[in-house]
Amino acid sequence: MNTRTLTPDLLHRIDAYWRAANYLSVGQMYLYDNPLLKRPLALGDIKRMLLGHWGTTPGQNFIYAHLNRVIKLFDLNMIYLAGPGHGGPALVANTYLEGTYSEIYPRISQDEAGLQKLFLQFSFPGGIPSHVSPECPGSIHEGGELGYSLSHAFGAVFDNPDLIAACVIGDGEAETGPLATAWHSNKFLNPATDGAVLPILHLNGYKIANPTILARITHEELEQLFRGYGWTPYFVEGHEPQLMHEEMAKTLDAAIAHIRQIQEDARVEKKTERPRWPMIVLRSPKGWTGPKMVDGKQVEGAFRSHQVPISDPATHPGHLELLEEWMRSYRPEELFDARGRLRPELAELAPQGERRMGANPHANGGLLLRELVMPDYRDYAVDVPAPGVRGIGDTHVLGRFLRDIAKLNGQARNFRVFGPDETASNGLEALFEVTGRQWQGSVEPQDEGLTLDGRVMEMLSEHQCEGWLEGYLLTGRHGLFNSYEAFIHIVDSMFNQHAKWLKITNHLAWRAKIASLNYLLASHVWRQDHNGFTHQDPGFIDHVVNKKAEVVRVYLPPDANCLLSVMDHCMRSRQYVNVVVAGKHPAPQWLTMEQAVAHCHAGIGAWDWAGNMANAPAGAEPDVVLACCGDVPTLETLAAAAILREHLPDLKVRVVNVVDLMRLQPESEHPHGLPDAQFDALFTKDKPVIFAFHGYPTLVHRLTYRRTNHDNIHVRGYKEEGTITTPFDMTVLNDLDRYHLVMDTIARLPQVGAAGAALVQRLRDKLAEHKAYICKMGEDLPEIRQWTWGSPAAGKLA
Ligand SMILES: Cc1ncc(C[n+]2csc(CCOP(=O)(O)OP(=O)(O)O)c2C)c(N)n1
Ligand SMILES: [Mg+2]
Repeated sequence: MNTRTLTPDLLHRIDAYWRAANYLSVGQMYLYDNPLLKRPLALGDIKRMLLGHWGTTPGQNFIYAHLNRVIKLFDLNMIYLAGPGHGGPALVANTYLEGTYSEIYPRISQDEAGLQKLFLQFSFPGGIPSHVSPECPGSIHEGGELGYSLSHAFGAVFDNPDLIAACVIGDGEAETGPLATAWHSNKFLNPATDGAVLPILHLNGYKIANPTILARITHEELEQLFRGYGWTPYFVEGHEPQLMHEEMAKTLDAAIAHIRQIQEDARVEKKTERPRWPMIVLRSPKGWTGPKMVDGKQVEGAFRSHQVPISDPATHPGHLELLEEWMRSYRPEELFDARGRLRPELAELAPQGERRMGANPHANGGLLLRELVMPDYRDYAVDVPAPGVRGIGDTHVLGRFLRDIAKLNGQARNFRVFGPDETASNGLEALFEVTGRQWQGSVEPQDEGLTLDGRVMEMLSEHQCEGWLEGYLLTGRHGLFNSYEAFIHIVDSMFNQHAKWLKITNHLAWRAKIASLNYLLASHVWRQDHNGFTHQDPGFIDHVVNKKAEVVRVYLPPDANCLLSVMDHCMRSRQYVNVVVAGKHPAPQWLTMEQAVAHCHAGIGAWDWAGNMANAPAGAEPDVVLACCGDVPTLETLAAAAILREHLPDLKVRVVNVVDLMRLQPESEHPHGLPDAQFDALFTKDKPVIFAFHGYPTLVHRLTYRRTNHDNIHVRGYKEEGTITTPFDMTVLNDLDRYHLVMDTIARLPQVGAAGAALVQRLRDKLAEHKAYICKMGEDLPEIRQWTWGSPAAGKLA
């Protein structure tokens, strides 16, 4: 007969714990003083600005209290992700109740004075944000921008077989693209070697102003939707707290048992079929336990509870009383003693030590971070006996280095490569010599590289890849995201959020540093031979440089040895977002490994062998600086330099190559910024600079506008001209080709006179010849295809 999960005593105490969290949440939103309501609430006790989000908060408090119970009961290693991260008060309240908050922030003590500060600091100048921000212990997910919780949760549990990520998903959040696709993560999670995610769909029925879609479809549709996604949904539905506590407890027990069964099947029984993991649908009222009606309108169970349910107590008669009634409905005197301490019979409901979700080290991943075992990148060097030798494609060289990183860290299981279906296409096929693509779906004989347990994660969703990688990094591991350059824009705002996270955590001493988020953008704008215009967009780096200089780094290595050196640095770095743009097509190699290391270390430098000033006296000024950044612009610049050397031999030409884009900024703007004196020494104070740039030209202007010689910097880059055409024609369409670069130079140098004018005429003829040839033959002129730096023909115009 007695099938109840909770004894009456436990039910009563869990309910009291929930009330305590709810009370602390309301207190954070409203109270300036009088934290225990020891005296009647007065207007002076209320904050002047009432901020925050109530609607999601009581539901999350309910979930947290119940997760605490199962953590204790089953000794679970669990973290909590709040998809609706606007429910910050809930997580602050719960980490305070369990004690972690005061351990990290001792001034927020476990007494009345601490309560007052806890309340005051919330959404208050000089205090803490309203979301589950980095300041909140136990958080790896701010949740301000909705959609990423489930991908983050999966990223957290890959290679953490002992860990369970409880992931609360807003029913509004569930409408976003990233979240909608994240359900498919269950096709990738390996139950033997990875941990588990317990999604809890918080079906409180509403978003800000509307009902949610999932709340307004039939139960059958909802259930089928999740079954269709491969989950086993468990439903907890209602609003009567006593019944809901029992339902939730029973369901969580079942879900945990289900997870353990799946793990045992895979780990002990060695079963390999894809499991149907449990998930919970919690249907409860939005703004649960809050005011039912305000000013004659329904608030609890309606969209109106989303933010601050009772506003303006100062000007609205009756609101102060309503607020007091609401707060007293939690019966704070039963929850806290006279000194403001949570009563011991409630405090003991929280787990202990690192089992507390606010203190779990996985949510402060830097604590668990282990250095990668790195092979020596010099061992992968391309032999460059002379500049201009033909390479196999820079990312293909990098692939071997990544392969061995995967191999050397295979035991540690702390390195993964993520990408939307393009790891091979981006030239990293060497990885598949030692690992595969992790995949739990069915496998057919004609498939390649699929394995139950592999280091490569591929799903055709940039959101998913980014979210997985972020979750992986935030829990103390290492990784790389490889993507087409044009489509990395899909995660622009995810990058934003991660960069913001890093910026804040840089200033939180208790948050240990995590590995950098590394992007490899191969398949870039200049070589979209198969795809054309839609695949041509170098604008991600424009977007990235908006972020704090302390967080972002952008590298455009001109050849494979530079790429190796740059990537070695990126993989070892901490707390950055590194963007590396590199080519995958066979291309000339310029620097020996030794030169590449020096060049990348400097980030920018003159290539004396490419200009004609190697023998000029020290301090001699060039007539023109040809600057380049990116592999294709470097090639065109060197070809232009060859033409100038051949046809205008008296002209003093300096070639400058930029690997580290941030070197262009002044020192005051970015830690990598080149000091003005050095910049002037390279680019001169008054000579023309013809700058061939990988991306949109405005970016170089943005970065250099404060430099002495900025007025003389003329940038060629991508200007939205493109289609399917030959590789060289892409540069021609955008005036970035060698001929245009030479013409640009002549246009800025009147002293070249008649010789210059004659050369311009020949270049125009060349461009016409080029056009005619490609339109007839469908490939570039032989002299372009076969052009080699240093050959006798390099500067000649055939
Ligand atoms: C991507 C994104 N779009 C819009 C918003 C603005 N916004 C904040 S909360 C919210 C509604 C969220 O509803 P739901 O996920 O159901 O959360 P809950 O009901 O638990 O508050 C919206 C639209 C946002 N934060 N992120
Ligand atoms: Mg909702």
